[in-house]
Amino acid sequence: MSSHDKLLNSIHEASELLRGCRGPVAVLTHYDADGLAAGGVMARLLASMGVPFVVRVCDALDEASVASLMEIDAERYVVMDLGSDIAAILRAARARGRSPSSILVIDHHKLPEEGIWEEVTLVNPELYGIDGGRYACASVTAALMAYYASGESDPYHLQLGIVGGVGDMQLQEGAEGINGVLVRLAVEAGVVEQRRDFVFFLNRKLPIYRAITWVFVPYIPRFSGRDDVGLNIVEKAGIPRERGGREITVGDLTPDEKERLLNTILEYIASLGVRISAEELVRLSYVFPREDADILSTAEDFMTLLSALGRMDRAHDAVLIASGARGEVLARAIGVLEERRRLLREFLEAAIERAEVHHGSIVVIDFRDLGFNPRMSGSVSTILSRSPVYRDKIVAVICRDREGRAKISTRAPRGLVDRGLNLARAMARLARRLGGVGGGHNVAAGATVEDSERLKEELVGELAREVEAAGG
Ligand SMILES: [Mn+2]
Repeated sequence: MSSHDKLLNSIHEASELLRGCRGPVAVLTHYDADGLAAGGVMARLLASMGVPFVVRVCDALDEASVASLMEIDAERYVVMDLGSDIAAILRAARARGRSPSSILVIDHHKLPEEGIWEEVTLVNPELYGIDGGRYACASVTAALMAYYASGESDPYHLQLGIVGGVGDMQLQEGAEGINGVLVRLAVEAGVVEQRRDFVFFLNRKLPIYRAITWVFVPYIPRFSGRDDVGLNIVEKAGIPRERGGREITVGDLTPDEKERLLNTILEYIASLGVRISAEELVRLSYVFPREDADILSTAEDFMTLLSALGRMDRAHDAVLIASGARGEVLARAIGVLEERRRLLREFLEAAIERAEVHHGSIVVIDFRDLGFNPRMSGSVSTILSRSPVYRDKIVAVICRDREGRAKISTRAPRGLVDRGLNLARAMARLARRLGGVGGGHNVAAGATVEDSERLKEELVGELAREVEAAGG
């Protein structure tokens, strides 16, 4: 059996297991868009089956979160997108007298060096040698599981898988392997359409001046997230802001207007001195034709909303919206989204100002002295590593978490990873040296360690070792 088939098999097996649940089911998931989309998948599936359940969201698979999950008297425990440290989960389960066979782990992070996988049900592409950083993130596999468990009757699950897959940066350049299976099913079911266009035109529902600048991938300093710049460009291109009493959107533009607007944007970006080709500004987008809420009409927008809620302490609303709730919850969420966009823009601008380049290829951004929300470090490092400013460099963001420890979030260019660089390894080594935990994917990893004077030096040292391993 090919590794792809083995993974698909494990998804089918887990799906059967879920289908047989009577409940209660206790779910623990990660606060990022992937984890939240997966949480929404589980909530929706279990609710549709009439099974009682609880979904909890946490930052990491720490002792307290697992222990409190195991305190719930449940038939089944589902742990998603939080790593595959099965030993830690089993310790907490045994302490509460829970049976290992009641545990389902859905994950796509690198496996710990040693471990026993057989005692629980583990769905992780890494088990079959598939790179979980590229394929089969938690929401993708959870969505397929739930879709099959629903007897292929609820394609909304597939939509959610795409939302999480985009959140995990796995679908932007197309969908292969298990991700391809998901996208094909979603297209066939009519819940998604793929569109390729300039990033400025992907959102067809926002007022035009926001659609063009509220794009953070690629992040263009002095352009991205700037309403004033958006308004300026729209005016310069001679496009009215309103038509028939409402603000116009990309969907309202004539082909002529669209071209004029594009030229004005490209001229403006060139005037900033940013080197970026037109092809880099074109992206594949996933549109949800059945989605009524404007703010959720593309995978990118849906994912941005989940991510904002997760990082602004509103994970419960994120799980509700992902599972299908709209109305009041959604109205509340839109306010949080605006706030998050403002913060993100401010942090990105601050990051550019304080970025230090080491050894030519390592960019370190130290936010430890700033009131920085540690849940946003992953967003900042992801966005900067995909920006024309730093796309050929390793980006490391350092901040303080709520307990005063140093939290590090790193991202690497695909080219270096293909040549052997592995950030998960670097973060695990750093954590061993400084005391703490570290790991993730080869292309994106993180660590939480004791803060110290030599942190930056050690971090740069570990990253430099990986650059060397990649022959850089
Ligand atoms: Mn994930």
